[in-house]
Amino acid sequence: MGGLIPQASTFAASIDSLFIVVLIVTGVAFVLVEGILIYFLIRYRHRKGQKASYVHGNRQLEIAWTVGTGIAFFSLALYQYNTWTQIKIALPDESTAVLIGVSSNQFEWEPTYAGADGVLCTPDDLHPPVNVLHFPVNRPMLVRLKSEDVIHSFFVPELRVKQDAVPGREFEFWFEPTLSGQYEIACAELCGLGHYRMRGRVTVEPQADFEAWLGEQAGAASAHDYCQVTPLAIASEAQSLP
Ligand SMILES: [Cu+2]
Repeated sequence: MGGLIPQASTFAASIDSLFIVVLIVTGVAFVLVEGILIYFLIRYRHRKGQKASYVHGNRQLEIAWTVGTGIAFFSLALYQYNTWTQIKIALPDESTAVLIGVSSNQFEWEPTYAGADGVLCTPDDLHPPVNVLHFPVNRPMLVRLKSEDVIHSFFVPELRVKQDAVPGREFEFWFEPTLSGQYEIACAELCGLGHYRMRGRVTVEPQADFEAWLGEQAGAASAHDYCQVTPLAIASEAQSLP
């Protein structure tokens, strides 16, 4: 689907067609419901000398709109299932993907790139400056996301990627950029007074440029680094529940 913001990842097109389908379904429901509401407002408006009559519901109507809504939602759930699986369940293999850890805190994104060994939190990790992320084009990116303090949300609209970061938990998600360019990570969860300035700069570039950039990253890990952020005790208890 065109007309929306640029599609810069492999699953941008399926997200957009889902968006359009949901927009059409909810749009039809909106016009229908509001239309009936306005019709009834006019049809049953106050008139002099006319007594109100009391209605105690209509079982057939109630069953009809409950079942109708249920079918609509269940159909949408089935319709989006393949896209959901592709994005949330079928993660790329660690050996083919570029692995990065991202730690979020008020109000920054701290990237950590696994070095040549492809493993995070080892001595060859690379630490770009805060809020600076580079991704190679046409390669799957595997991101492990943590939060140090409150709930943040890693949102890059062009990549159609949005993942909450929840303190005490770690999330793994992926995407594959298909379009070189400069994008922005906008924190999509109101996370405090500095929320408005919690933004990262994303550069999607060819593999060679990415490797050159990564080779220049000689910075040390900060105190807020992905590998320093440990899950909260209370949340790890919650995680161990079945
Ligand atoms: Cu935030």
